[in-house]
Amino acid sequence: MTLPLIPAPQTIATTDATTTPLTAAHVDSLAAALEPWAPRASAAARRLLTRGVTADAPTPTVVVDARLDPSLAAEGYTLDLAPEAWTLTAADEAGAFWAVQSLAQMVRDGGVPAVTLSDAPTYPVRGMMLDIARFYFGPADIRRVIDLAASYRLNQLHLHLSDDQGWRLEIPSRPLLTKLSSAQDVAGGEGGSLTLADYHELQQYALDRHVVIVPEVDLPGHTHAAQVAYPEISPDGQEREPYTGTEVGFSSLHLTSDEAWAFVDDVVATLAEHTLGEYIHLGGDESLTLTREQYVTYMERLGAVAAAHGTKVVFWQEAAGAALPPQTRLQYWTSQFETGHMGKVAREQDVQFVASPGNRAYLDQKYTADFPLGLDWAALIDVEDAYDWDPVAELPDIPAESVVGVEACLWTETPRSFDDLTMLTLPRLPAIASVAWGSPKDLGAFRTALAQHGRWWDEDGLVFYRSTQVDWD
Ligand code: TNX
Repeated sequence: MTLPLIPAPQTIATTDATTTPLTAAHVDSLAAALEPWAPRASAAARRLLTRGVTADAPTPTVVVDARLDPSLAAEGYTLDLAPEAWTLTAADEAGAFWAVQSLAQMVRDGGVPAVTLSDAPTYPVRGMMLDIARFYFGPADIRRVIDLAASYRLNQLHLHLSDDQGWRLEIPSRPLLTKLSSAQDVAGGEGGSLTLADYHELQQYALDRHVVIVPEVDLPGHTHAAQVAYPEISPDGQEREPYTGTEVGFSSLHLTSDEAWAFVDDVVATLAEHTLGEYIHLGGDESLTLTREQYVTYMERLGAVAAAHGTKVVFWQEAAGAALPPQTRLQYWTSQFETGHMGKVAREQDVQFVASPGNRAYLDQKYTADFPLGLDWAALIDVEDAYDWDPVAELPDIPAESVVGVEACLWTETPRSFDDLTMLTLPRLPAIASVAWGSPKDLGAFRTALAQHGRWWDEDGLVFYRSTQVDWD
């Protein structure tokens, strides 16, 4: 019997065809057993399992229990579901929360299967990136993305908050950013931006789902929009018009001026003060107007600014080779630049790598050559390409212990609506989440499970791409 679990759990010990009806009382018992030590898992159980309740279910005779077992691997859990007793154990609250996500998939079509499984993620960092700078998606859409990510047991949402086309987060000491730099997008639309109150609410919403938000302000390139508001931070000090094209690499802040660094300090101070997670992302990709030496000098100073504000930092891979603060994360995205030094950097510095290879993990790439949405500079990525890869093998000579995670990236040069967003994200996000979780590879089972998820996306009104690699209904 194949369960429609995505990501697939590490091991399934027993399973047979029996299912026990799920009643509202069962959901209550599970939520009550979780409440004392895993309140967020308890709330998720009430929110998510109720739809699996079968109306004509008999009086409950099932003993439901949930307990903490710190001897399990971090974020790990077991589910032992027999007709007379259901037991959930979890290493920690996150494990209990992921157990509830798995259970929600198992019961969604009614009934609890008889199964024993144990599960834990391979990678501690399992993310999705959403670019709200090119095209603005507001809090309501971002919450739906968080729910989707959490349902596939991802624990990080990276928000790309600034780029040449727009600035999307309130910075109180720099009020012109949200007056002059956010009122447009790549499509000539009206853009938008998050207030700090929005940002706090989103972080809380995410944390309630064991998802941490990593905010990104991209520096020193991808900064045209900021220079529209504050021309004095640009290399030439000239006034600029808003940019709505899709070129990359043409903008940079002034590399050394006091005005430009005061701006950077204001922005980093705000991010550090208002971010609940340990990490902020400060970009560092595609500064194509700089020499390598200029770039490295800049990134070393930028790392020091982050450290001075007491926050850990993520940079795009180009920063590999600069002297960076301890525990800096480097996000690998392309083989198109020099990568030969990265293994040495991993071995000699206290840095970690997150795998976002453009040819596997980029949700903005087309599925097929004639697909109407998306770009194709990295690859055409159908669902099997997104599923069948290994993060360590995909990265250039970086020791396995330096690879801490996987992140799927959705850049928004081409999407124009939430439907476009989900069209690019589904079904590839579940595939990349399976890689991040480290599920045992079983393409056949994955395709069967995806078909089931496709029925659910239809029911939930989520538009998705009907890849010819899956037998959808
Ligand atoms: C490269 S990936 C970029 C982005 C673009 C993306 C489009 C990366 C770090 N930079 O600025 O949006 O390609 O696929």
